[in-house]
Amino acid sequence: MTPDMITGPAAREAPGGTLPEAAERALRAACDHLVGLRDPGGWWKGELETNVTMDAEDLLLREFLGVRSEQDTAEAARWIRSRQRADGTWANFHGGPGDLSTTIEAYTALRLAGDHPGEAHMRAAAAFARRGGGIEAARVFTRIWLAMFGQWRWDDLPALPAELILLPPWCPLNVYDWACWARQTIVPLTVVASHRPVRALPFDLAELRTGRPSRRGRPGGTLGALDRLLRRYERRPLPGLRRAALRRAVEWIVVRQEADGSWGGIQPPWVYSLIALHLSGYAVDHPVMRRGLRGLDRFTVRDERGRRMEACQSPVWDTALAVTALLDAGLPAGHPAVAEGAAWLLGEEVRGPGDWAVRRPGLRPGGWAFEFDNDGYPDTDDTAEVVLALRRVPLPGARPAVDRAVRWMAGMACRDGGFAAFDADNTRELIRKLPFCDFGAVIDPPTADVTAHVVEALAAEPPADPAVLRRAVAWLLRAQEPDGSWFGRWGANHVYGTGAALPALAAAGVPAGDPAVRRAVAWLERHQNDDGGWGEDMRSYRDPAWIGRGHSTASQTAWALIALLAAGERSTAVEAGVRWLVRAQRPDGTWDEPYHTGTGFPGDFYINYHLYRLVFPITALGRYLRPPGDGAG
Ligand code: R04
Repeated sequence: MTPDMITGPAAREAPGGTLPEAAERALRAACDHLVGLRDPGGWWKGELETNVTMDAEDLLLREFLGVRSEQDTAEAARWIRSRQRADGTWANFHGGPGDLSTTIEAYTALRLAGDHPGEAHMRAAAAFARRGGGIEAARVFTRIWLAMFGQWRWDDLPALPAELILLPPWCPLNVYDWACWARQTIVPLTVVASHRPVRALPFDLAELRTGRPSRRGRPGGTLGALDRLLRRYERRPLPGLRRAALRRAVEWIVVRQEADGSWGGIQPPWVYSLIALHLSGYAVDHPVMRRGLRGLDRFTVRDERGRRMEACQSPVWDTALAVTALLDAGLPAGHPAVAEGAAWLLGEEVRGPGDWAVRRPGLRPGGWAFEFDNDGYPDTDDTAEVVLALRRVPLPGARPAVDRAVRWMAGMACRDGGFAAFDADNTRELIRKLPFCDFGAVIDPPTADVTAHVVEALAAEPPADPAVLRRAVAWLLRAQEPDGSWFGRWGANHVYGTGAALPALAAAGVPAGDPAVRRAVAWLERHQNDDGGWGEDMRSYRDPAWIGRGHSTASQTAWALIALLAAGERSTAVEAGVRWLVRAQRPDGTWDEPYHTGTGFPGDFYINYHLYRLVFPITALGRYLRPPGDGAG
């Protein structure tokens, strides 16, 4: 057995030589692995792992539409069972606490699959659910699913009238005040709620109830009064107004279906749109429904680990990060993996308008979305990363695309100078207070991680108006936390945010000696684990005691290194981090990373981007070995 065959951080000391030599070997193996993962079409797509609500809701959707097959059910149930923990619960992220709503949904899906409430795993789950307050205490989305199957009263849900779609964009609560992901979710849900469908189930979920009244979503004050008013209206809507609203909502949904049959490329709008259209008279063999259902097949992963659903797919994001990583590793721009990846990205440019134009009507389109097909919703985060990748690869047609993207990104600046992912000035807080909104982010305000990525891109490709970059840098400096870190909205929190901010500030010309940079470096050094790596538990979004704390992971160690290297550090902290990456690498060149690496919604919804474990360590090792500007890269 060679040393390379022994896995595990402790077992795999570098087989001799200096740290740069060991890092060089690790980098080469990682690049080989990454190049081996690319699709013949030139793109990369790592699995996008979330939690079992996706699998449970997939079965409920199929049951609702009458298309649930025994085989899908059995395979999904096996997957769901495999994710249950010893205490009978299901969590929203690896190593996290049991989650009430997720456990209730998983349990319901297993009942659908025939698991008996008397079985040990079911009893443990039900006991946990009851201890946590039962169905009565579950999130609104879970109770909507249960209402559709007669397990919850439609009357006992917060009201969200379909007439919302008729409000003009200046009016508070209009659909364009909602973040795009919430907008595409609630429009179909208002249609569903106005139909109040109830499909019978061959079982009852009494074992998940406490019998206590639901206190969730019953606010006091003005919004409580508004909710009571809306509930009363919901019981007797004005017929003409309701008809007009439903007609408008259905049209709004149908024109937003993407080429792959999805809505927004993400699961919630997709499943609720299918249900809403079905209730509006679209049979399952209608072309819109068929495209939608067939599209879901391509979001279904089947392998030796089981059948599971991806909540979303990340090919543009992954390919941009992979191209940048390989270039950072020193591969020439002419290398087929780099050149073909860049060419594929170029072909994915979004050239048409989207919902973003409601807030920026004069702005010309240009930019990239995260997914294969999400043409209505390009985002500034992907656009920034694609610009940063494309500008390093000479490619016919790339220059005008980059110019369009820079112009669009600059036009998407929010009024305070920062950048949000999908919309400009989507900052009205009122929506958050609605009792309906007890899960996930519902607005899309500027964030430090996105602003940092845009700053890094605009520093390299200056916009026509230099004030855009200046104001974004000022926004980023203002957003630094008192402890010296930055909050990471879309990644695994402060290590991610800081890993985005320091390269951005460096690119924008903020000197390494600037106090803001020094405070961030000190924060990173204070939060380095004894093993040399970095880690940050997802609990940090709810509990500040976890900020910067957690098991070392490949992604987080890489983000910290990327930040320190951007700040000009060549310290023992950097060397210990590089050593951690070298030691933790698997013999096949990648890293194990069971921990979730990304964030859908802080506190509520997390993502394990499976390619992060590879692309970020490659960038970190590449920049360690070949500092940008040393002439060697
Ligand atoms: C890594 C950052 C890149 N950038 C684009 C983000 C793309 C992914 O955004 C989302 C992914 C999502 N998933 N699920 C939801 C979701 C929302 C996103 C989701 C939506 C509504 C509900 C529950 C989940 F914006 Br309700 C995978 C920033």
